Amino acid sequence: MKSKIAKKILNANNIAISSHIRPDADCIGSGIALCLMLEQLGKNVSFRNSDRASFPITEFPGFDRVEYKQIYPDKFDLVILLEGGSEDRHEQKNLSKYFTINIDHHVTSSTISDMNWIDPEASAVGELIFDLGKELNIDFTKEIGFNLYAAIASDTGSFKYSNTSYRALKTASDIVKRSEIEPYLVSDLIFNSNPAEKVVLIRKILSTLEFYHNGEMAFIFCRADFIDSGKIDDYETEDIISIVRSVLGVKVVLFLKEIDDDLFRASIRSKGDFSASAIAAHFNGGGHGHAAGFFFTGNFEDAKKEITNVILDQLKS
Ligand SMILES: [Mn+2]
Repeated sequence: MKSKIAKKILNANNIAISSHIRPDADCIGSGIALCLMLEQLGKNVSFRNSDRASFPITEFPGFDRVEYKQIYPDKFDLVILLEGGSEDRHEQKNLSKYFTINIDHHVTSSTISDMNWIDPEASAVGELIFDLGKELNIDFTKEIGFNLYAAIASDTGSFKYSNTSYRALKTASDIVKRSEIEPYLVSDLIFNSNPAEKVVLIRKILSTLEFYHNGEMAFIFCRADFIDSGKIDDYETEDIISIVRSVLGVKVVLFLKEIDDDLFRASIRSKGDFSASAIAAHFNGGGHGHAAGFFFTGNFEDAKKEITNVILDQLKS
């Protein structure tokens, strides 16, 4: 599939790239890298997303290539989608007549595109873009290297998650060798650039920490008025859950976030054989084995009590 995609790219002149809503470092880093690669080949490239990215992704070299707009009809020869194979993922409304290529590493990725390169063994779509760059004989500049390394470092949680494979490490190492980037600079930006507001928010949320069932369940809560600066994005709270999930003995974390009066977003994160998605399914939500979520309508006491009871039932079974 890789060589077929390379051929398709070489035969196109005007190419649009898009990724998914709530974009992350993998899809943006990969998109910028692909943009720069295609520019090297003399192509006209446009990287268009329907959703904005947040700091520190906005500091990636070449981030000025990212635009927030729709891909207009009849303007391009080819559309490449990164981790965003379906309309509910990319939210691009004008793709029906385009030849589309979907590149993704999620096993659940859509296959409705004209070409689908889905490799669930890849830790990040950045791995696949690196392979594609080799196929296209790209010069891996520092800018391209930074973005691809950031994509992989981010999706593997700094090479700590279960998707950290020989291949992921080898690819990251090859990227460093070819582009001569300094990995610590990427890590400093992605992992050591927390805004002070975020750490203050962490302090507030951690002040709500409670443990249940001999420390196997942890509970944290973000009240609506904890976020007053407007600078903290939704998904930045992911780090806070990780801190609590890292506690020895904790098997499951319930994170409740107040969205509005009587509306809460519940995030479930787990370790080992505790199924987060089973809890979410109970409340009509979705997700994976270790990360799932759903909305709860009702007051805070009911939300906390009802969800905690379902979690405790699974811990006891
Ligand atoms: Mn990814």
